[in-house]
Amino acid sequence: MTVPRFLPLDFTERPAAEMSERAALFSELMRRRRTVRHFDARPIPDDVIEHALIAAGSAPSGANRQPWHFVVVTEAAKKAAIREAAEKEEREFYSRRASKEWLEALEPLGTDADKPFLTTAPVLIAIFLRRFNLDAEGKRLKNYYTAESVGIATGMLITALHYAGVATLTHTPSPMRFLNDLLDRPPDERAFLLLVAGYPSRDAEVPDIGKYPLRELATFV
Ligand code: IYR
Repeated sequence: MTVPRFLPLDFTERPAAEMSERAALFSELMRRRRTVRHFDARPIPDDVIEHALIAAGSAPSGANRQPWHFVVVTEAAKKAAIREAAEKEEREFYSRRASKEWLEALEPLGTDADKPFLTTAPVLIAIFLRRFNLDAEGKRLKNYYTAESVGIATGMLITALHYAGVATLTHTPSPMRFLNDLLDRPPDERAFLLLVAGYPSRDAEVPDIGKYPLRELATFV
């Protein structure tokens, strides 16, 4: 049995007016986040990516198991290999695997099997989900709520990058097993998402789509 240890909480309580101002400013900042599909090749400073990853790693997780691993890819040859493998899966997806209903749902986004952003964008972050951790003796420890935990960490990563001024694209080639091979991750880790990050290209356009307003996205009882 482990005896739990506790520390005093470090928490900043703010006056209501300051809370309101911060909440409103932050929602305005987040409202302007857009998923970007056209990237510039200019590099992003390493420390920006590193700090965003530290922010993501602060996410809550089931039993604090932190069931994630992030692989940051900037090497051109690696990005090219990922693009080739992803486009192979995507061609299969768009021509055979996707249902008519799914393809119709994607129409407003204007996506297709070509993924040039995988080689133009300066950074790809492959996010892996670990269903097990290894303890000190190498024994498998089951992790809990892994999809929820990695989803939250991914959201925090996207938010941290957006806050710093980095545009992202959540890319989900399916299946993503090729990422384990290309990035040398063990077979018990599951590729969860490929986050493309960088500056948008100067002529970047985004689909004319919106988000639900508060009264539709939430119910107050
Ligand atoms: N993975 C494909 C298809 C795709 C699926 C969803 I759901 C999207 O929101 C966007 C695209 C692709 O990346 O094109």
